[in-house]
Amino acid sequence: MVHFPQEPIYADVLRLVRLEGDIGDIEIEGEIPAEMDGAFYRVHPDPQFAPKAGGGDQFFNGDGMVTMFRFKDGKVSFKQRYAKTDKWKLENEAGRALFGSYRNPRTDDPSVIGEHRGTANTNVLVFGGDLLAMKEDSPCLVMDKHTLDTDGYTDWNGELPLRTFGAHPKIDMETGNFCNISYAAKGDLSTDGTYFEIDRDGNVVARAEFEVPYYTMLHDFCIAGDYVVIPVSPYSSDPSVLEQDRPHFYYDRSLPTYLGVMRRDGDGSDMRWFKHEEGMCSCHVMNAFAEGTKIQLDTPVSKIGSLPFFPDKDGAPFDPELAMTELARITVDLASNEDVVESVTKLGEAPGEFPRIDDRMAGKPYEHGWMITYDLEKPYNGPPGPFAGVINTLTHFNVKTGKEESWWCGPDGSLQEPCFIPRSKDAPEGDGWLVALVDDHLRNYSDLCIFDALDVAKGPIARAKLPIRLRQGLHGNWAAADLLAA
Ligand code: V55
Ligand code: FE
Repeated sequence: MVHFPQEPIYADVLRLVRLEGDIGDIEIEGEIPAEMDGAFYRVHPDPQFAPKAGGGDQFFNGDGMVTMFRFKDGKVSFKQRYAKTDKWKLENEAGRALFGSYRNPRTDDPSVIGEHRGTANTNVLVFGGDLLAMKEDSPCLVMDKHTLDTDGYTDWNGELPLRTFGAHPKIDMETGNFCNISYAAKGDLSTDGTYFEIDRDGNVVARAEFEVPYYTMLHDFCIAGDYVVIPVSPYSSDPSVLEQDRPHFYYDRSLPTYLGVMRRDGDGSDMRWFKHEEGMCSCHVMNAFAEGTKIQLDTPVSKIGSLPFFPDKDGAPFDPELAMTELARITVDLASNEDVVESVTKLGEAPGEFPRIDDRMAGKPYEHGWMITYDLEKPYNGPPGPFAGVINTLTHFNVKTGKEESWWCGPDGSLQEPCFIPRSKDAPEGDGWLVALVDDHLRNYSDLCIFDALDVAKGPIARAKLPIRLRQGLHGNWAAADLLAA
């Protein structure tokens, strides 16, 4: 008998899906462009079993459920499978949860001590012939990009024997390298970090070690030309949290924010931590680039942490207004003798999160970005969701001209993270489509909507209509047909 506790994280918008399945040819409204040839992969947390403690679990602790939308000849097929992590398999065999609280191994069943706790629930990306499913507290999980069967964790032929692997890798289009970070690989709450690059053949071709100023969630980062930029925001923790089994991260308003910058080809000893004293929190990066001696990082920022389920350290109630995220450009100057952030300037009007770009522009000066945004003026008929507000709008930001254009999804639903799809390999930046799931919380359906990337305001040009609603997800990526064939 499966019996989840009656708690908000299993109800309404967060109602579980737990469905593996296939649809050969999804019902389409409008016309899917025939040139769209490839697959959009995305993932959401979807616990296999009720929480070991009986209740009080975190949204981020759910097992990864991976979805593939394969586009070809104007048709879209659907495939959905669990990421069968070591945790998933051990629990499946036992018929119950063996792993306890989010990122707290001392709450686990003694039979699984020392096992990887990862859920692979954060991001999925095709690289080097495989589908990689990632969660920042554990190694990289390899899945079959066609069948979504799980192979298991990889240590990259022994070249990267790290216990952790970041979930927001960037691909450098110049070299084809997969660039990523890992943190707390030496143990819970440890301050070690690693930057690494993996080439198309799976060889580790760069590796740099660093220490963060305080233990934190190094959730995202970016490349910026020859540099790496790593934002540190005041999410932290300490041993008492784990001993008392409180949520792994708290938000500590007394801590400064940092931007770590170092060369990509160094050993990490050149890392500089540029400090910003005023309260500022960044979770996801839109893009970053180098311009002369300056490094620019574009990211939604808020005055306090934007994730309601990681509480304030001193017990301050969650304030959705301070948690609203606005697109900002953070500048540091490598020519400066002082390790302080030079400026933080507003880059966009619409508050939002889940920023994306044309990924071919990662680390380079760019023009186009997209985010799902909160239009707080619009009516909403559905139940509340997991974020600071209802993400009801898709917005295109031209970060060069400042022009912003939006599409509202209507009063009954919300949007999930978009993904840009180039029209062809060498189409100009932004020339192509955007896909995003639109969830109808009243009728319980999700539509994968397809937009003209540079004209989102006119609304979807087509919808692939699922017979179910997918749970609120995290991240995903497009793999063009040539990557699927390789
Ligand atoms: C995030 C997501 C995670 C996680 C840590 O969005 C940070 C931030 C889905 O899991 O484990
Ligand atoms: Fe993320």
